[in-house]
Amino acid sequence: MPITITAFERSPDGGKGLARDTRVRWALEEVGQPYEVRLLSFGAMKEPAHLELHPFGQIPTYEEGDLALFETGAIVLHIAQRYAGLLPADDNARARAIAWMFAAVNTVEPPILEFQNAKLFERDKSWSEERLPLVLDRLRKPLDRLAARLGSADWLEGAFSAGDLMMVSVLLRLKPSGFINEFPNLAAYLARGEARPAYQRAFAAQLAINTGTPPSG
Ligand code: GTB
Repeated sequence: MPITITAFERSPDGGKGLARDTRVRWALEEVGQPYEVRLLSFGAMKEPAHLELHPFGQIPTYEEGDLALFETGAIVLHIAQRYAGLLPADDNARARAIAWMFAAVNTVEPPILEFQNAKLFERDKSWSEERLPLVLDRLRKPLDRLAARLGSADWLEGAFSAGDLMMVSVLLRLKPSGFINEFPNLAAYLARGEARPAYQRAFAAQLAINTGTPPSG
């Protein structure tokens, strides 16, 4: 069954891989499934045809036969459950990997988004400077805990899993600012994720769209 995802026609990050289609591409590359991409303008995302697929008018979406999905957590979980390669066979280990996926989107991603909003959109507000230490505190707490749990391990629960894929994808947003370097083992974890051939292919594919150059190789 062919798989089609949606992505920005032109990502605001110019191809740094920070838009959320990258994590879906990465998951599909990890499990070796080919996919097609339908590119959308910001206007098209709010049209009825896309709202039918994505109630919040966003990217990415995922279509496969009769199935249409939105939310990257649900999409990556679906891919990991349908195709081998991203979840352990043992039931308990599988549940733990899924727990890390939820931790990524539910515990770690929100304070990262809050930090980015504070830096990008609130700097001109009279209260911005006073609020920033609170935002940073809320961000450092889960990152401190995550760094302590990861320790010197390569991945969160033994072998690389969908939990790592989501966690690395979420942490990638802290790379451009250099904030991730406050946590050297998380920075190394990020680099390990980015070094995976499947990530490299996913990154190159979204970069090609945003720079208009076909991926090489
Ligand atoms: N919770 C949803 C999920 O995980 O799927 C969130 C989806 C989402 O936020 N999609 C964004 C979107 O469609 C793109 S990824 N935005 C358009 C809109 O809401 O109208 C967020 C994003 C956008 C741009 C950058 N960037 O340029 O650095 C990074 C991340």
